[in-house]
Amino acid sequence: MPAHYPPFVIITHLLNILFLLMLARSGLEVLSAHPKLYWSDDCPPGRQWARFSRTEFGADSRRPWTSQDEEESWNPVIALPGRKNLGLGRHWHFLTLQFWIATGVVYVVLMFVSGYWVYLVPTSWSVVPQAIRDVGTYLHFTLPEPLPGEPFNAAQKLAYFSVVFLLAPLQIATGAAMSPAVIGRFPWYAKIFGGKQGARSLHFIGLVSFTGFIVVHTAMVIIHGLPVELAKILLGGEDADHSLAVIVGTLALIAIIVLQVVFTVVSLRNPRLTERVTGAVSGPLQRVLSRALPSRQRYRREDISPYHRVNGYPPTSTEYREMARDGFADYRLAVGGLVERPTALSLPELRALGTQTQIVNHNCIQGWNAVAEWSGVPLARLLDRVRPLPGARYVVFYALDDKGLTDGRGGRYGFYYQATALHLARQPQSLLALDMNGGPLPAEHGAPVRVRLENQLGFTMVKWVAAIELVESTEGIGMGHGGFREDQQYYANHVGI
Ligand SMILES: Nc1nc2c(c(=O)[nH]1)N[C@H]1C(S)=C(S)[C@@H](COP(=O)(O)O)O[C@H]1N2
Ligand SMILES: [Mo]
Repeated sequence: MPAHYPPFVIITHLLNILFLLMLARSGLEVLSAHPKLYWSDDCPPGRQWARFSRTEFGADSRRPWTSQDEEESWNPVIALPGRKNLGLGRHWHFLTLQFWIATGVVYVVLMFVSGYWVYLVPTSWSVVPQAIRDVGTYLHFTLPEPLPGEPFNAAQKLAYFSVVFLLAPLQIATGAAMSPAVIGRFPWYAKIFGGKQGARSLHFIGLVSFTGFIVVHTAMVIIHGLPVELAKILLGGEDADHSLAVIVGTLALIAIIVLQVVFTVVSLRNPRLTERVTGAVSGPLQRVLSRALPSRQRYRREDISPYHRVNGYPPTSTEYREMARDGFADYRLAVGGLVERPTALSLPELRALGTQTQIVNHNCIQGWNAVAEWSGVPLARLLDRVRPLPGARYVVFYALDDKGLTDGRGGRYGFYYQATALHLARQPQSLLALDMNGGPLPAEHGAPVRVRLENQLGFTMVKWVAAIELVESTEGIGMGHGGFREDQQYYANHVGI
């Protein structure tokens, strides 16, 4: 039996407290953007198994609503940073998960290298009945004996083993099954968990399990004797100075709480700075996934969702309404900027470039998804036609909806637009869609033309496209961050997760 915990256990244990707290709080921020959980993809309104919101939105509601209306503002005490900051919550979540996974890898490697693993990994089934007997012993207000020659009793060993080797990997696996890039490239992967919504539900149940574990674990530490347990986990052994351990423990707890407060307050007071700093850490992973995992989705007709949510209200201008009334006969898609051959195409001319059809999953950043069939012109065809100049790095899609008029709540304004890296626009399933589910694109889904980028999140897929411009940099366009939602909601520009 080890006389003390090795330093790597002490350090990773402390880091885990910090990271799990950040993951839980930023995860709740993400959940607040669509506070409903489903067991089936499509997210049929009203068919959720859990709802953390008072408002209900019916599929056949007479009052028009969009998925952004379903967002809830949660208190910054429970959510990082709270108050409808999905963009920042995601940056925090994806930043922390990288550190948390790195900590976990270091922990597991050192555990096997040092031989410490024998105290955590059961090597005989006899720990299970013994663990059950231990729980009975606890219920008689008696402390069970540790396993012979080991630091933990059987119940502890089994609990720690389950958290490290089952629960943590389950959280990582279900997290990955929500990434549009991962499930766009490997649709079978999400199916392991019953689809993206199954993964999302399991991810939430994982959070509840972690919370349950932490509550019981903390209670047990207190029951076993706080000073002696703190001496073991902070100073390495029960012979260490108990009062010093209590002081160190209190200081560590205060430090962790202060960090949470600082992260939260800075995020709310200076969201742009927070986005720059956290985005610098979470961005590269998003870019790698976006580039390395192009979509290869081929769902079947039967998979098409009976109900496809809408996000973003259609343009309100008379020009748009008149154009729609005339079947978009006067519509011209202008394509210019850093191209050899600028052009303006009518819908028939666009269609004449050649179309492609795909049945794919739409992943909104808020958390819902839906499957639909989209037909249209591959963006690569259009790009080949206009021939981007060597300096061109982004394709910017400008939309017809002025958000100040269509959903001007929260002080947002300006026309919707999105800049997309040229290489994403060239991926095989990147389209300018003209049809949806076998008919012309409905107004609410972006008529006459909308973008499809199947390994990205929904907000990058501009609806009601008016013009396309190739540029070298996004500076000087909108507020310069690469898109309407990047400018005003601090979303990332490449969104593979
Ligand atoms: N012009 C424009 N395009 C837009 C939006 C918008 O508000 N305006 N919303 C985006 C978001 S957040 C999503 S999830 C998808 C929703 O597509 P859908 O309404 O067809 O489901 O459109 C994207 N494209
Ligand atoms: Mo979205």
